[in-house]
Amino acid sequence: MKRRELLKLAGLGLAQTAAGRLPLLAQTGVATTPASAASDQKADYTLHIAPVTVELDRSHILSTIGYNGVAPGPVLRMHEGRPVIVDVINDTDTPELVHWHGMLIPSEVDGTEEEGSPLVLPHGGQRFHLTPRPAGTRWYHTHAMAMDDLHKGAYTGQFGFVYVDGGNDPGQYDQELFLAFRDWEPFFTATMDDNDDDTHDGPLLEKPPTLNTDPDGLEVGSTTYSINDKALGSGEPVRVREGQRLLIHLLNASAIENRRIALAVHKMKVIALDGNLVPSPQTLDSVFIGAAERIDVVVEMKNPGVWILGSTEKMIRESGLGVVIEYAGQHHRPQWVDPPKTAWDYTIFGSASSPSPAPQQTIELIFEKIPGGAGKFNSWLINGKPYPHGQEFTLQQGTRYRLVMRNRTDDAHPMHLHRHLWELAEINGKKTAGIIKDTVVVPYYGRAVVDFTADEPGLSLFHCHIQQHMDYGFKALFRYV
Ligand SMILES: [Cu+2]
Repeated sequence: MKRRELLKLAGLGLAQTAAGRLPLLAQTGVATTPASAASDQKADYTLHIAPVTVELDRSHILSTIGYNGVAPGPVLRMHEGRPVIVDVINDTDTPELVHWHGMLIPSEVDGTEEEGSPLVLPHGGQRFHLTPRPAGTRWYHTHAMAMDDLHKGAYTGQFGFVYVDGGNDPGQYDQELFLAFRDWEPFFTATMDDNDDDTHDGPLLEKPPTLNTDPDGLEVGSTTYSINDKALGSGEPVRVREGQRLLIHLLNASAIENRRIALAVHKMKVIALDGNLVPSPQTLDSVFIGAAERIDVVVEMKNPGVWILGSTEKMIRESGLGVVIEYAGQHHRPQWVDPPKTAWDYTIFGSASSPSPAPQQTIELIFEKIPGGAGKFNSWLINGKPYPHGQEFTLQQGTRYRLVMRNRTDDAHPMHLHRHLWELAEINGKKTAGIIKDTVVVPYYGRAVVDFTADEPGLSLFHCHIQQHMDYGFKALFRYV
């Protein structure tokens, strides 16, 4: 442990002696406060990190690490602007971090080691004070590195929804569902078959004139899937009635893949991307959701039957990534119907009339892959270097920046900037405005342009949300000067 971290912990009243007591207290079920010195106040939320079992179906029970005995963790409902105390208790043998994805909170509580957030030590605890904002569908997940250990980091069950209530929910729905898509039991593979061609049918604006044809390294794959903690067909169906309106919060909690999702014979009205309302809601047959993205949809239940909501890819759906939607009085076998194929296009949710401030400075970000070769891993470069960079990514408070992300690789990458929200400006040459997001899938050999105002001082991590890509170089630290 670095001296700097020790000092930080001491400053928060969390001496290492305190850490030793925590697991005992936790086992009694009464521990909500890991540090007595800091405060006698009760925590609003306690996240207890420990091994859990997940019963995907009767014949498939897996072991992983989760929150509060389950995976995914509980849906945490918070109120925008109302401060909360979160105690994190780590009952595992490795340091952990809980990141609050999509929230505008200081680096110290963001749960990101690169930004200087404190680690939650093995068999220790840490208290966090945060003010949740903005309103919308956020999520929390571990930000630990995994490298070549597929039992760590985002490969585990450490993820869950946070819904930040803004107090202006018109409640125009009859049921609210939180559905997180997940793959389990990952393995290394040399023959990864991905569906990145789904991300665009436009010109390959960033395809280099000469491609690096060296053999690729190992990637991470999976053949076991679920929505929340159940494989398709196990667990209870979602029971609906004709005429109901469902509000469904979708989260792609995968560490390895982007996904396309549909609900058979129903259209989904997309109202929010990454928890932020879009200027132009659209009613679609399916949605494409990159790793870490959220999409809020409203579905009108007007086709009685027993249907599947799940991956549009047959093999993935039949390997678990689905859930049954059952109308009252209907009891036949769940049906799937392929939706029409359409390319995903963020810009249809935008508005040409959004009053977006013009960017004052442009930061170019070029993504490249160095193929790892047989039995090794690929590495990933931003502007010619893997993490860590020098001081090249700097921000000045109050300045509006434009990030031009040029993806010179053959994968689509879900790129995320911590602690800031950006506005989409252009995807593969198509302009847009008014779409506020924290993650954007940059199409393979494509380009995404986003604008944001630097108004959250502190270190902010920018990275690909595919765990393996992030671990092997695909990240950069933005700092304010
Ligand atoms: Cu990536």
